[in-house]
Amino acid sequence: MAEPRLVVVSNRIPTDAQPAGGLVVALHEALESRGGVWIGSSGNMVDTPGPLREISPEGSVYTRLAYDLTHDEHKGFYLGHANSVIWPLFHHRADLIDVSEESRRQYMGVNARVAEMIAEVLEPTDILWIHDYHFLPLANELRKRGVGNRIGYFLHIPFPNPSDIAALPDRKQLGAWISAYDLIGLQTQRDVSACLEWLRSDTDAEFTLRGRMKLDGRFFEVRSFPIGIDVDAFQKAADEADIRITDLPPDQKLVLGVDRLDYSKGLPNRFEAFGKYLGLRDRDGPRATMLQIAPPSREDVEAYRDIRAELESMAGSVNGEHAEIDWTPIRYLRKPLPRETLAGLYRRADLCLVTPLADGMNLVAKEYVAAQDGADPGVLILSHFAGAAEQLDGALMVNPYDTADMARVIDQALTMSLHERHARWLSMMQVIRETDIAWWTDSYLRALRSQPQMQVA
Ligand code: ADQ
Repeated sequence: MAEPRLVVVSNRIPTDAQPAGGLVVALHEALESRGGVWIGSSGNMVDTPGPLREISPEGSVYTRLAYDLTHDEHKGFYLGHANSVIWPLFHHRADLIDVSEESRRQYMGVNARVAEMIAEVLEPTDILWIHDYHFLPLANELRKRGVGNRIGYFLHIPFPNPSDIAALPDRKQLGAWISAYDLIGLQTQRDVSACLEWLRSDTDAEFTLRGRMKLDGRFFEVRSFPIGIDVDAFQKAADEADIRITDLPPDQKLVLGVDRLDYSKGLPNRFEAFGKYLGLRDRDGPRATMLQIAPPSREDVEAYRDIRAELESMAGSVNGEHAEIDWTPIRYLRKPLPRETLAGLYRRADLCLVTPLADGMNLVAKEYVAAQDGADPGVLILSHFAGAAEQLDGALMVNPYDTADMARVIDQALTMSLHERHARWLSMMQVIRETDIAWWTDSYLRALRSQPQMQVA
């Protein structure tokens, strides 16, 4: 039997024929091999938005349909409710939320408008795969418009604890939003537990046979599908990269951090820990330089403006204390780097610091491991709070709030024997290969296709 047509919905749709960047590449490849439709925002802002318009590149085997947002929608839906309420709350930062009636109205309005546009192009046998926190209510909006198709959802960020959900202005609707989907995909088992715990404590959901849930007469399933990377592509990029990419002397250790500039990534804690490490390191041992790449993101959201100044001041004070004429211990770059350059840096780095305070998965951790030279691999330091920690037990785990311990672990990593580095790397590589990006799309879509289409109470 022919596979049903796949319709993917995500906040942004790529405009390049060959898109770059983790998730976008994964969805592009899933659609290239299966055909289908990808719907998302063009990134343009207009005064009066029109209907969906096709922006497929020449010769594309699948269709890209884009819509524009108005300036008010961008402000209220994207910067406002999605990134100033849902993002901070789902990363356990209720102290940062900025609740506004107008933003919430725009969030609901965009979800209703996108549902309207999707309903117009949908065929009865299509399956829909909707991505991320911008679209929590989208399936519910589609159901209101009579859409009976199978609809899957994948949340890329952590599922919040019930106590964080209590601060969500939409908490009373959340049950209806979630149960309008047929399959809720989450990054980790910890997220699944948080979701089930909330369903049990805050809603009338019932657990049914074979792990499915029933709420408001609808059946749905909650499962984890840890997102992966294209391992071969990263290995190849690292093999081909020039590792004399920096001006550091070959005997100098390189400690790398690669993140979007975001308060969830724990950058101040990391800088503080590295400063403490410099204070305890063996003065006769090799010098280590930390290179932090952190391009700004969401700069129009207030909570993002402060971390930039904070990091600059921290780097300045650590360097002031520890720098020598020929050595700057912390280097901080604010620009995004091309993937080939990133692959070269991963390969050159002796240690990668992935120390978020909360993170759905964190693909940098996996990319770093994939880019290593198996004969002489580097070490990964990973926060317990990254989703990746559930899979990568070959990493050195840290609590990012305990910067003194992190400093000792940095020292442990930089003096680790080749034998131990190799054993740890092998165990991580095995998991990364088993759950690569092709595994992620295939296993999610297989699970979605196996959901019964007709939902009977
Ligand atoms: P992000 O919060 O963006 O994604 P992450 O998974 O680490 O976090 O990074 C996404 C991609 O951006 C990676 O492929 C990385 O290489 C790239 N990137 C990051 N910093 C870069 C830089 N300085 N220069 C160039 N490229 C850079 C969200 C969730 C994550 C989840 C992903 C995918 O917050 O937890 O892993 O979605 O589901």
